[in-house]
Amino acid sequence: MLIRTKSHQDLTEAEVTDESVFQNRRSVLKRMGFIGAGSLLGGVPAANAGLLDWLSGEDQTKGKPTVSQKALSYTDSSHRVDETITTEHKATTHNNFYEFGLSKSDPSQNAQSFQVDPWSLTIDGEVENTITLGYEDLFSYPLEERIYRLRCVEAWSMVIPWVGFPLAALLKKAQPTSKAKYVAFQTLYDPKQMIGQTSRFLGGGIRYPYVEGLRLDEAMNPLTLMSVGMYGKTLPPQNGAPIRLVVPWKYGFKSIKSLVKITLTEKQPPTTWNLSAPQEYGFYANVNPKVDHPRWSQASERRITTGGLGADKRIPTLPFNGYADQVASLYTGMDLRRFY
Ligand SMILES: Nc1nc2c(c(=O)[nH]1)N[C@H]1C(S)=C(S)[C@@H](COP(=O)(O)O)O[C@H]1N2
Ligand SMILES: [Mo]
Repeated sequence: MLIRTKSHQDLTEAEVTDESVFQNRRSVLKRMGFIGAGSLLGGVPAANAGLLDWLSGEDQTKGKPTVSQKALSYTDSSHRVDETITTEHKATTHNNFYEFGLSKSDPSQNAQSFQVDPWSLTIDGEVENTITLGYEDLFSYPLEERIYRLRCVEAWSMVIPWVGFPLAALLKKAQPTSKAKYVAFQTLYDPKQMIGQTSRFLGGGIRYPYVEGLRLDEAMNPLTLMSVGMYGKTLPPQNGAPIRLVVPWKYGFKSIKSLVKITLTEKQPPTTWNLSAPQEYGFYANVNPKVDHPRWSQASERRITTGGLGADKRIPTLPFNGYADQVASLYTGMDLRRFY
C-alpha cells in the first residue's frame, strides 16, 4: 500500500471539514488523557462544557458577530423553501471562508474588522458597458428575500434567508457581447486583512484570489442571486460581505464571497477548487446524490438547523439540491458524471 505524507498544497477541502477537525481534536484529547479509547462524549464531565464545545468545534461564546449590520428593506419573493430555517447564530458562526481560516469557527472570529465600505465591484470583459459599483451602489437594485437551501460539498446543509437581487439584473445592465459565454468571479485579494492569504499553510493550500465561474445561461438563470444580506440585514463579513454569489443548485463552493470582479469571457474560466483537486471538484458542481465525491457519498447530507448536539438530522440529498424543475433543462444532453 502506498503511504505518503501530504504537503500543504495537497490539502483538500474535506480534510479540514468539521468532522475531521473533530477527529483531530479527539485524538489530541486522547493523548492528553481526557478520554479513553472507547468513550466519546460520555466521558467528558458536564463542568467541562467549554472542552465539549472545543471538541465539537461549537464554541457558542466565540464568533458572535460584532460588526454593525444594517437593516435592509426588501420584498418577499416566491423563492422560499418550506423547511426549518437554520438559526442566524449557526449560519454566521459555522462558515467556510478560507481567507479567514480553515476551521468553521475561524471566519466569524477573524473577519470582524474586515473593511467593506468603501468597496468596489467591477463588471468587465465581453460587455458593452463596463460597470463599477461602489458600496452604496450594491444596494441600489430592488432587493428581495429568498429562502434557499445551501448544500456544501462536504455533505452538510443549511436553510438560509438571503437578501439580494438576481445576477441577471446586473448582467443585463452590462450587456454581454455575442462573444460572452461564461462569467468569471473573483474575491478580494488583500493579505493584510485576510490571514488565509498570507501562507499556503494558513490558507489551506488553495490559490488566491479565490475564483469561480458559471456558464452565461447559468448566470442568467432567475435563481442565481447576488446576495447583499441575510436574516434581514447586511451580510456579516464571515458570510461574504458586502456582496457574494448564491447559486442554490450547486455545491456551496460555487457561491463565492466578497466579490470585487465579474468578468464575461469567451472561454471557461479557471475555478479555485477545480485547480486545487480537479478529480474531486468539477467546474459544474451541480448537487447530485448519484455522483459521489471520490472520498465520500453525496447521497445524503447533515441538515444543520440549530447546531445543538444531536439536533442535526441526516436527510436524502435531492438532485440539483431540490431545484431540478428550474434548472435541469440547462443540462439537457450532458453526461453529469463526466461534467461533475
Ligand atoms: N472567497 C471564498 N468564497 C467561498 C468560500 C471560501 O473559502 N472563499 N467557501 C465556499 C464554501 S465551500 C461554502 S460551503 C460557502 C459557505 O458559505 P457560508 O459560510 O455563508 O455558509 O461559501 C463558499 N464561498
Ligand atoms: Mo462548501
